[in-house]
Amino acid sequence: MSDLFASLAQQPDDLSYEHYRELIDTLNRYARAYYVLDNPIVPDVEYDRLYRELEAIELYSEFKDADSPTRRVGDAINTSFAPVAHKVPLMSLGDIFDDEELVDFNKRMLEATGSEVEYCAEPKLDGLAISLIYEKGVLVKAATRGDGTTGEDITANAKTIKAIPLTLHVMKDDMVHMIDASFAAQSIPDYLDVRGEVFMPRDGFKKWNEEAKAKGQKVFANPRNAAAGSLRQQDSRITALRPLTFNAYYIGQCDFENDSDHLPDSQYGRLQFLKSLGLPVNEHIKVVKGISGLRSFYESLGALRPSLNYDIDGTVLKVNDIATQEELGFTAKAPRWAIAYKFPPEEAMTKLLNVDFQVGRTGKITPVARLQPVYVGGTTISNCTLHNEEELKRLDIKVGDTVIVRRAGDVIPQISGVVKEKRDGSEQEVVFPKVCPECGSALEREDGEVAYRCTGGLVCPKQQCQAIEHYVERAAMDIDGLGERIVEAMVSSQMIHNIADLYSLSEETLSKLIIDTTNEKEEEGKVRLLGKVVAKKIIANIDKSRQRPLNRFIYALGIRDVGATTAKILAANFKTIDELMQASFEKLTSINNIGGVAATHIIDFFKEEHNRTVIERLLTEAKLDLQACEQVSEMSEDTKPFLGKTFVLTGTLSTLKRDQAKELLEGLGAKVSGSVSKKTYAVVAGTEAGSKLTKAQELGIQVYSEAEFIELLGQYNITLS
Ligand code: 5U1
Repeated sequence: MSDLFASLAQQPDDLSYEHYRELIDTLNRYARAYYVLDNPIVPDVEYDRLYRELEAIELYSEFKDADSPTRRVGDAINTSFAPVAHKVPLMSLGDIFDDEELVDFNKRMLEATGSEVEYCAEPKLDGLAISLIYEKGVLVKAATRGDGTTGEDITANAKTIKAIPLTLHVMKDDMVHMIDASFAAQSIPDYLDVRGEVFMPRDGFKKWNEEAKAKGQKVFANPRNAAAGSLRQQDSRITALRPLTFNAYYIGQCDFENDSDHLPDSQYGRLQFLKSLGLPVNEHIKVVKGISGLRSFYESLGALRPSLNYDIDGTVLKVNDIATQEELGFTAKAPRWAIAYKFPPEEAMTKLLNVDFQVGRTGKITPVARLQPVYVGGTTISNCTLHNEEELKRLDIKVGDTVIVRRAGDVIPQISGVVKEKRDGSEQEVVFPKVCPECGSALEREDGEVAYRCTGGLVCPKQQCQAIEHYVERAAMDIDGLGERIVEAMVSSQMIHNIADLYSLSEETLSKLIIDTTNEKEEEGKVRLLGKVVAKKIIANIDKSRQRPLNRFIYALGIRDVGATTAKILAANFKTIDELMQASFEKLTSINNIGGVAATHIIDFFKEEHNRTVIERLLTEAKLDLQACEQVSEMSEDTKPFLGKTFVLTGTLSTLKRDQAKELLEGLGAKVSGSVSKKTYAVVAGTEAGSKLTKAQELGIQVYSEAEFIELLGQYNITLS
């Protein structure tokens, strides 16, 4: 728990406001160089050092300026998502998909201009369109596109995105040479409505998903969903943790105080203007001429697409000259002077070699297409899910068919169609099995479900393997060394049948496990022994797993619909596994976030005699110690029990230090405030508590003594050693 008690920063020597402002301005300048100019001027460590000094000054002073980069951590105040009426509508764009349509578009523009048209050609980012309003250079509102006329207020969340400046700046001479200086802003606009895209870069998305997976949390299907989900968080502290970024691409409105100031008269110039104010614009924007310019931009960007660190789904082609744009005007939905020329989805044709039927941990049967390996969307695909029997029927797919594999970004590949013209009569029907392909047990389908399940339960060796593989996962009991191949060998040799058997394994027995190395060595029928060294490590890891906290154990059991988050909620509400095993449907569904379906699966799981016996053995023979508590810091944001609740600490606490109590509460999602109001959720009152306690009592607010507070922490598995 030591990370919860991080020591306070030392008091800085210089606490003057001048020094404070200098730090903010320097850090913001460094951030602009990094995000806007793509040209860092100091190493990360230097930025971090100054940032920490700034944090320390804010801790030891009253200073907290609106443009301080520390403001980007978000706060617990719920983002309202209140409706925002856009003064100037956020238009969508017309789409075109092929060269013929491109020629048509260029012809229309040519008719309007009479001579070869100059375009500002831009990548079409696959993220979320937003509008940012700056008044006198200060970000005052951020809103989603919504229906184009009314969006949602996401200001608190947008402020956590480091690429979005909190304040605008006129670029100084030391940096202005890095942009097209002739378009640089001479003054801060009085009012600026800038439009752009929020998106999650591919590397950030990948890292985020890998970490979420390791923690047993929800993963995002693609960077776009990740960006949308992150921007629509109620708690901006969660958005602050997500690797989002921003590119500006259009000015909705811009007013200057001084009449002599004006905007550049081209789209390209306006983007440079935005850049000079500190707003990042995309690095691949180009001015091109005529149909040949459009074609070569589209082609070269298409070729770059796989190597970019963000998803794009096409190009946006805009008439560059603003006067011509104004002449052409808008239809009801979109500008006439711009078009989105979309890339085709990443698709490839290949052969369906076979369909296997896989048995999942809960017995679910999934048809899996075995494909002739094909390169699409940046990776080679050789397997692809066919989901269920309905999907097989929908596609009318046969073994030997030529199929189209589609993959966009990091989305799981799909078979989007069958090329029936390529059939030659040799194709074979795909027959959905009537019994489990692994154990021969009957298959059944629950009402309203599309999936068939094996009824063999843990008699089915595949389900045995999957249950064990799940139990040892990192987010579950975290037993390193027990990969799929080893678990399969243990089960097929009948060395073990279930998770309880793991704990009675000896080093001697395990070392003699025969491993099939067919794939390892690419030689059919080759085997090897596991050996003493590996066996020793695995046994030590199994031994360590006796100390895991209750929530991980609950998750490790593999109950349907009980993921890592639900398991944490259950562990927070039931102190022992016995209590959970006795819980009624009513008791379970009375818990926030536990629905009827999960409750039914929990009850069914514990009703099963076999499961009860295994748990009994784990507790008595294997002696699992499930009392150890999970670190609160690992609790996922959305399950923190005091999220959005405000606590006040008052009086003298004797067991806990005030800072510790504050950190613990914050770890549970609470905000700790210095004064009592109607909005206070609870007050923790130590000895000699004075007026705050009186006020809490007058307002009828819950008051905890220190002992009660410690008991309360205990309910969330926090014990004080
Ligand atoms: N790059 C870029 N994307 N995008 C989307 N520019 C751009 N412009 C848009 C939209 C909807 O709209 C303006 C042309 C109004």
